[in-house]
Amino acid sequence: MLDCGIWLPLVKINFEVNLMRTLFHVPLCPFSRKVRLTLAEKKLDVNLEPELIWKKREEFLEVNPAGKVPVLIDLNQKILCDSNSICEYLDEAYPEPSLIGRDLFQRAETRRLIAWFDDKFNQEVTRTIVYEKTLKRFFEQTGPDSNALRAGKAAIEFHLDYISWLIDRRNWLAGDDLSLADLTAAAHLSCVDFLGHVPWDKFPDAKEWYSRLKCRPSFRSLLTDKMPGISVASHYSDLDF
Ligand SMILES: N[C@@H](CCC(=O)N[C@@H](CS)C(=O)NCC(=O)O)C(=O)O
Repeated sequence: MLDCGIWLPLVKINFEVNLMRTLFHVPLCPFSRKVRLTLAEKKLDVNLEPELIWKKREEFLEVNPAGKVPVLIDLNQKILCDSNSICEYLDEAYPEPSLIGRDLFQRAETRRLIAWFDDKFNQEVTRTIVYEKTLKRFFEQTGPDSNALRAGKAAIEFHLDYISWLIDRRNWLAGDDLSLADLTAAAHLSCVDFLGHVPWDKFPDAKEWYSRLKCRPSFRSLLTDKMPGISVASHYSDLDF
């Protein structure tokens, strides 16, 4: 059902764009950002299509019945859903540079940390701050819950402390090399940072690690993102924050 052809009505675009890789995303979605960083680290061009997920468009549900972004249409017109499945696919299809890790332990450690940030950090911080302040108004027609915001702002300190602990022992989060663990953590943190809720100055080691990522060319497109009606923190795009 989800093979080539069905997505063509969704992307109401010309022949030239159909030949391009397309990513359906939301600018402040950490899972979409992880895929954008992965594509950019692998130097793969992509056409970004913002999706208004709360509208639950029929054409979009045909492509991903879960109704979630990110969704990647690759050059072979294959439809890929779910950030981790997309990133593992990209890492196998375009092996250089490897972002999962070259040996068995490395891959297990990368996947452990991806799960840490996509599950624990997302539940304790991203959802309680970013969802509350951005998507909630579209999904629930209501504003942020101040208890949730308070809980998110308290929880982020534990996670920044954990990042600092890892970086004290390793060059990157999962080991010697940059990996999907770093891109996942940075994708979540960048959404919170957009809103100005990361207390970087209390965690200099975590800040140094994030600063190394923020300076990479792969980060550039994230730093120019905008969300209508949501103001961006003044230091967000500053490389010397
Ligand atoms: N496990 C999925 C999670 C994706 C996800 O939750 N995306 C959110 C936006 S950040 C979404 O599309 N939500 C729409 C909905 O739940 O209806 C992944 O890694 O891609």
